[in-house]
Amino acid sequence: MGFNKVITSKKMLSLFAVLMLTGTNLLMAQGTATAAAEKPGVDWLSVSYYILLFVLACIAIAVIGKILKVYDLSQKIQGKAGINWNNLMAIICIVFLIAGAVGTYWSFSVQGKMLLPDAASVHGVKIDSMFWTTTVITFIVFVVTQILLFTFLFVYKHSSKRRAYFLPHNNTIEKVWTIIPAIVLTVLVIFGFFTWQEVTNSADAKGQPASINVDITGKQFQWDLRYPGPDGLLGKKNYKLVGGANKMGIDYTDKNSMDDLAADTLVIPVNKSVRLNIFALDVIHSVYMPHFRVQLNAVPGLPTYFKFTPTLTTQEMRNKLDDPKFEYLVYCNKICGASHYNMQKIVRVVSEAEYTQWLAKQQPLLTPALRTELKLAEVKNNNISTNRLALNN
Ligand SMILES: [Cu+2]
Repeated sequence: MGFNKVITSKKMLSLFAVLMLTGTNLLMAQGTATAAAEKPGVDWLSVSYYILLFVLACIAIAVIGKILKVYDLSQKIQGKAGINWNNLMAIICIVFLIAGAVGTYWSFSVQGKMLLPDAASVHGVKIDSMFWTTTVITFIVFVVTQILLFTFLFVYKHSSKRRAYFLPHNNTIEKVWTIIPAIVLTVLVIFGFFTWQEVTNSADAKGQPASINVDITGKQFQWDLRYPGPDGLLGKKNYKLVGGANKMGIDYTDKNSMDDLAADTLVIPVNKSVRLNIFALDVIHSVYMPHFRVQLNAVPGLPTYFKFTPTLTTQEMRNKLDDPKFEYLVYCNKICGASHYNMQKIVRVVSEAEYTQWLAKQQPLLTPALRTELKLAEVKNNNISTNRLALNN
């Protein structure tokens, strides 16, 4: 479609009007809201506003192009050489390279602050170093290729004084740009594989067994916790037993379950390996603790686990960040329903002595009420399993 057709098209004009209206309305709404909150300036701008800016920039470029075209034609009518479009395109390439470099710098310096917080777990440091290794390698390749691309476009622009060299195929080049990235990617993937294996290897497999075993169960919209009692063992669970006061479906025919403890806060000792056994009762949730670089889906019917070792207590992190109110949190990182945004729990990393003291104060999940209820349930044992499975899946 030619430029004339675009600007006279009714559809395009109506679309532009709609964008203009939504863009300005939202901008003004934001301005009012922020003014009301006594914050200077506009902190957040709508998507429509940026689309509007983009459309305006496109129109501005199209108008400049049209003016150049008219100038070019007028020059030719006067018998002059007119504009050398190849040179113009070559200059635009260099402008694009510089604008891109400035944009990349801006992106790193401004958006870079939104990266993950300081790592507070053993494997978190390894994950960060892998992340930075990959970022630095890909960034170097990115910078070199962009400079080469746009500089070549500039240097080897069309010239009537030379002919282009025809290069249909070159095996050496093919080998180089296949083998080098293959080696680099293999090394990165192998490092990732070992780190991931360290995180997810079973507590029963070779290596250190986890010191602390905690069950975390996601349901709309909260996390429920279960700690082992004085025997140090968590009892069995069965989703068919979920119901009434037995919210997590704990199997109380297993004697290890009898002393298991309930807790409101995920309290864990520093420098001890923690194994989180992850469950879900309704939909898919996701255990997410950004400071510990822990994230794993909680899937109904598919127990998973994540092992990590916290390295900084809540107090140490408060001192480090100079924020006396700081708390580690476990979030849900899977959009699981209307109140997903509020599905979080405080995680407190403490010394081992504090942890032992805290654990001693926690109450068993098997309350007298539940004991009574389960006796009833034992009589009607066949009815328990009625279709929790259908609900869960
Ligand atoms: Cu959730």
